[in-house]
Amino acid sequence: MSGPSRPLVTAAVSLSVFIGCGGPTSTFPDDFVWGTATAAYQVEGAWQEDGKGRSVWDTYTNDLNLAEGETANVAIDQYHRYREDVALMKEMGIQSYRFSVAWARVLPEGTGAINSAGLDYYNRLVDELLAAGIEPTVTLFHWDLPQALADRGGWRNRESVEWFNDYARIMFEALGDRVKTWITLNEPFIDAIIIEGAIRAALDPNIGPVPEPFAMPAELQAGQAIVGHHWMLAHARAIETYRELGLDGKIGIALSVSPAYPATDSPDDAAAATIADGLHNRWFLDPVLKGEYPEDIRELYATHADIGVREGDLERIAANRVDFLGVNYYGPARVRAAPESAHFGIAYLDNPDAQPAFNGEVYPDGLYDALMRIDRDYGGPLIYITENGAGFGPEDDRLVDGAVHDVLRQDYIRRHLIAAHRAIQDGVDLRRYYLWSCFDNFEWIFGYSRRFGLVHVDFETQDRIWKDSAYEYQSYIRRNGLD
Ligand code: GCO
Repeated sequence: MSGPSRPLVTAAVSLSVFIGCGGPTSTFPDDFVWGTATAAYQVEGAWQEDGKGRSVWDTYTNDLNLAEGETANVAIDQYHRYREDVALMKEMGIQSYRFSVAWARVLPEGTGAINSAGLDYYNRLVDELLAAGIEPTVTLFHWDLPQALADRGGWRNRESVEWFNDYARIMFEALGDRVKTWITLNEPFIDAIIIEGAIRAALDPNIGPVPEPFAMPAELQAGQAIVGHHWMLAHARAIETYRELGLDGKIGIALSVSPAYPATDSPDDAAAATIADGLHNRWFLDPVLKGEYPEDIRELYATHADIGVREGDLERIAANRVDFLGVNYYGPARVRAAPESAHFGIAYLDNPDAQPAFNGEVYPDGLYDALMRIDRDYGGPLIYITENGAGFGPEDDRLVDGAVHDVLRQDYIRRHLIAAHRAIQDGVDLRRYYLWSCFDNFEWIFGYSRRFGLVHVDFETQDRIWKDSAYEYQSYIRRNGLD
């Protein structure tokens, strides 16, 4: 999920065709890994099967109607169809599959007794992937907190750090012999700050729904910083445990990164972009890669709320660094000064694209800029693109005579890969790309209306049909590049 459309699509498509035919070659490094990504809640289904506990998303969709009546109770039924799905990914040539574990499948109450049937699903999935020659990449937490833990205060309760660590240990011990790439948490800014903030407001009669979650009132957003801090502590604590166990693999985190560009070259807009960058990007990049929070945003937040940092916290975060940074990139933010705005005096421009993608402005240079900036400002860390992809709506995703000619998605993927390749040539240590997503799936509050897959899923019959983009991605993997 990302922020704020689409210029002359045909021009862009023909430009990319031109680049493909006569432009620079884009062969990736020999050891480059081509993957796809999902999250448990969005694909598994089987929401009450084999002893699984409830997650907050089960509650949001079934009880609170947050996806307008749609739920992921069945989703794309990957819990039952993982063998076929793994076989399909193998045929496509996918080299690594990023999936998340549903915490409440393994620990129905969030802590305490392990549900061995739930754990066993992930054992089987990992074994199936390995047998297919696909490397499993496991995200421990992709937003589906066990409801039992939400009932105890959720991530706002500082005990959540130990709840998460206990759960992480169970997963490391169960799968760590076969899983060599771990992601602690997915997108703290989007979930801990934006989604949880918006839901908190909507459920609190004293606050009420926020029309624009990305531009929520400063005090509401600052009030979420303590939740984000507990995520940072949980992340660091889990890395500490991973290291203690002496497992040979790599562990990182997936951060949403959205470069913030000033709307004009006025100093006020430049200052506004610095704030937006701080709120979305630096607030988590800094602790993860430097072990500290950015002073400017800390001051902004501190005028409204206690962000929960206690003695020793930053030392713990600083002492437990990632092996790689996962970058989720969908689009940039365009920012202007807006003194009247309750959102830190800044505002975001609307998506300028004529045919908007679901997940923000299509701007591949933003990916290039984000990668170069992380490389420059954070000491050249090892980077994996852990998410990038798009859905453009029914026009691009129309199933006709058993085919989906999704030219906009193909164009999107191609242009972002060219941007990623350019960053590698310019020195960024980028070694993996996980496309979001292999299969159409459940897109959170937007339910099934937003398709991001290379593979079309008929949500009634569960039939899977390769879109044109799937063949295209397959050809990139075969050639290890775009030409
Ligand atoms: C996110 C999540 C994914 C989304 C994807 C498409 O970034 O919101 O990590 O779960 O489905 O980004 O919006």
